Amino acid sequence: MSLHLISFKTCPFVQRAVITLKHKNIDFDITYIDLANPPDWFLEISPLAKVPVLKVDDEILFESAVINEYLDEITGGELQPRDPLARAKNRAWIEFASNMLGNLYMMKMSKDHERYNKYRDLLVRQMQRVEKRLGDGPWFNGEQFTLADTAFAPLFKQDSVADSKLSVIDPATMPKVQAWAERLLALPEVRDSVVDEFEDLYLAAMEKNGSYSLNRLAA
Ligand SMILES: N[C@@H](CCC(=O)N[C@@H](CS)C(=O)NCC(=O)O)C(=O)O
Repeated sequence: MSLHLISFKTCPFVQRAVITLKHKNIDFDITYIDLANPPDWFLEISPLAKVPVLKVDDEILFESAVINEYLDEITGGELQPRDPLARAKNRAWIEFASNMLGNLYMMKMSKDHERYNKYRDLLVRQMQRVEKRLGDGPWFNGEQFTLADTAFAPLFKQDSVADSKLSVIDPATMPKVQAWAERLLALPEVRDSVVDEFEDLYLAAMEKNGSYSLNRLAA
């Protein structure tokens, strides 16, 4: 079976799939596209015109959470809790992380103070909720590393780009999130889940968008 991931170099949703693939040592090919100028062949196969898309031989899978569950299921399924309720709750938190990723993007790319603060406040409240949900670790579900960990890791990666001084994680009030984020970012599969030029590309996108937080750091 051949697995071929269609990616955009700074997309955190694709990064989730790459982390899962690398965590499980699954062979795959990757093709990067420019989302500002998507090729016709991509628009043809991607129902929402979004990445990630995973080609499984000639079949098409989309949606990062679905792709990750599939990758896990064909390789033993140990990245999901066995208990149906625990598994359902894990899926819900993965969805929560997706919502946070949207808010983080809006915050980083906000042009003005007002919008920046609106998304920042939202994210801080969401992060506080995650803090309450976390136990003693080391992972989201305790001892078992799961797809919730691969889903949140890109959020921490993006939070740490450029303006780590402006991270939404407050170590004083969110010590569990802080420790979990550090643990995730130190994993080889997370470190190697983005291209070398990731930070430069992300910064360039912030600059192009007239990012308030970037300008604030430069000031
Ligand atoms: N719910 C989707 C979100 C994927 C997504 O938003 N991808 C962005 C890039 S990070 C995209 O392809 N955007 C293109 C567009 O919206 O036209 C998933 O989890 O896979």
